[in-house]
Amino acid sequence: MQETGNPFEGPQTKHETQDGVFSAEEVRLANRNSGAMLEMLSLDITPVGGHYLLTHFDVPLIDASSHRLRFEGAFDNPFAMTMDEIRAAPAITRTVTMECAGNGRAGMSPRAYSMPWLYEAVGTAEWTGTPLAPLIEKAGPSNAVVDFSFEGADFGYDKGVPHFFGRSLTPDELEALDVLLVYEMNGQPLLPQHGAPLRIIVPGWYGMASVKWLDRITALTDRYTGFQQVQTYRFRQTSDEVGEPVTAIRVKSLMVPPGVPDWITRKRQLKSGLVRLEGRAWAGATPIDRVEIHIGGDWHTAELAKPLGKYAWRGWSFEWWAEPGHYKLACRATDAEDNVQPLEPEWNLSGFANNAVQQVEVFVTD
Ligand SMILES: Nc1nc2c(c(=O)[nH]1)N[C@H]1C(S)=C(S)[C@@H](COP(=O)(O)O)O[C@H]1N2
Ligand SMILES: [Mo]
Repeated sequence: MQETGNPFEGPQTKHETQDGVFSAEEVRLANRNSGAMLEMLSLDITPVGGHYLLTHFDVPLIDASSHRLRFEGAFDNPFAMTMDEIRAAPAITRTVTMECAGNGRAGMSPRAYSMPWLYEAVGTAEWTGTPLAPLIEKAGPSNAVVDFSFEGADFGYDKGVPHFFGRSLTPDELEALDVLLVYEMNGQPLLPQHGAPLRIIVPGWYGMASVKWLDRITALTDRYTGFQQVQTYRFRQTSDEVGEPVTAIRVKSLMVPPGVPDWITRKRQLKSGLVRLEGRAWAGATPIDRVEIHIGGDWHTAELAKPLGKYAWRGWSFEWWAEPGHYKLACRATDAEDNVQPLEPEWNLSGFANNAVQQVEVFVTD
């Protein structure tokens, strides 16, 4: 489905889903928004260059020396901060696994016509910055405030609606979530594509909440109605439904593909004998309880590595005595609230939060 005509005039009538071959438009989005290489799942921390990217519009190139973060709207003491002032505030580093809400979208049928992620829109970084809550408190939200919006410097159109990328969090959500104002990733200044000079990180939630190129925080006495808050990131079955908002990351696990790949199909070949299968499991801020590996009809319990932190994925491994044959390996995680990954995707119109088990096709030779 290629779009024709003027996309800057709403409302748009394009179909929301597609089946079969990927269009040139989807491929172009995939080229801009790179994913993690699954072999990098063997690392606790994803290298900056190996972390997935999702940018809706263009990357704004911001001069850090003149950038100001503005606190505006219904604050008693609105102010603006320079990057030097933000860096001088108490700094902390958190290890956070971030996953795009659209990860797995291309595994649904029909799929949403959007960025066609399979499994790779996930990564874990050490994010350095300052906690947001004390700064909000300093700005003094008035008693009537019910929402805070976080808006980036990037502007564009979606479905004929012009907007800056923006998201919001209620006072209760802000209190419950350890939101950070972040300027470093893995000990290096943020790269432009990851939000330089300043972004937020909302640990435990899907990536859309972690607004990049943060420009202003507005205290609101009505709920925020920005496009990215209201018109997308909702679980819907039909386009006229309001739907529930997408928030916390669902339990999920991935496997480092074992052995060696075939270039195009990514099917794997390995030698028979002892094989160490490994991967990662995560569930937002909820601990991982169990990971099971499916081999030739049976589920086996994997060993869990030491947790890296409340908001980070957990390593798992399993020693497999591989006999010659053809297998579809799979891994399945269960979190501490007893949520377990489904075997098949739970379909929704935008293809959000697909946490169905991953399958890896393996040919074991003598
Ligand atoms: N300003 C702005 N922030 C944004 C986005 C965006 O397009 N613009 N994309 C969001 C989405 S959907 C995701 S998944 C994460 C991706 O962050 P990353 O590119 O650093 O991995 O950023 C979020 N923050
Ligand atoms: Mo995303």
